[in-house]
Amino acid sequence: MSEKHLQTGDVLPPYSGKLRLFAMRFCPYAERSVLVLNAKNLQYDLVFINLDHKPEWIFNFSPKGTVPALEYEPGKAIFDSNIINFYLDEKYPDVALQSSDPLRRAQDKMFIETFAGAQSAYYTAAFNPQALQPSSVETYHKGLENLQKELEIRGTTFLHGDEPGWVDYTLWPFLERFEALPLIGKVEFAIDKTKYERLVTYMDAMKNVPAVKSYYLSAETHAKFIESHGKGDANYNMLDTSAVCCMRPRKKKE
Ligand SMILES: N[C@@H](CCC(=O)N[C@@H](CS)C(=O)NCC(=O)O)C(=O)O
Repeated sequence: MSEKHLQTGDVLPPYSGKLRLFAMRFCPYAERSVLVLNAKNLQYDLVFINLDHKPEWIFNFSPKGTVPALEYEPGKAIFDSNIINFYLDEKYPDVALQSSDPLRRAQDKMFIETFAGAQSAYYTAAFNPQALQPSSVETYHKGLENLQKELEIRGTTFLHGDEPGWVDYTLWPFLERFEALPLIGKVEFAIDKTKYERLVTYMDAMKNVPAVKSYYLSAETHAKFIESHGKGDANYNMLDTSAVCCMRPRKKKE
């Protein structure tokens, strides 16, 4: 998988016959779909997109040019992480990621809804820190407290059960990024081990799930991306090793 993000003017790579996900390496919504594809052991290609200089063809797959979008047949796609993930769960039911109980499925969806406040507090802290209010910090911690309480009530390793499911893969990309906030100076967003013992145990378990592990990025890496974004030049290709090449030291002028 190339970590290079294609941009305006770049050609669309040929379709290989596998499912193809259009994504951006640091996008939490795209990560949700990557995790579901991984959890279901599906074969797929990933195409990363520079969201500041979008390639023209992304609009053929996603009308607003947002990621993720999933090309399920040549030239045909669906967009939005939840729409994609529910589609995948129905189309490929062998590894079922939702409960068979309709009430539990509704509860999982409601839980994701109530966590949205913590997510938007994260976005403000990371990408629009001038707009940060004390209420954002409160909302963020309320979200974490609710999550910890829910884990205690359910009494299982993951929210879904003893294996992770849709609800866990939907939350995780944000929890992964929350750990970057103290590294960019937002110490009030730290996930303190004493207060959040059960939550931290859950996060450690998630980091060890194979579907997560293979796509996981450290808090330091997320912090670097956030900082580059803050300087007005988001470094989409910071993980692209093919870009590091051939720089020979120049000969000094005599
Ligand atoms: N509700 C969408 C949100 C997707 C989204 O906001 N993606 C961002 C990147 S993380 C994006 O594509 N931004 C580019 C833009 O809005 O033009 C989903 O769940 O997939």
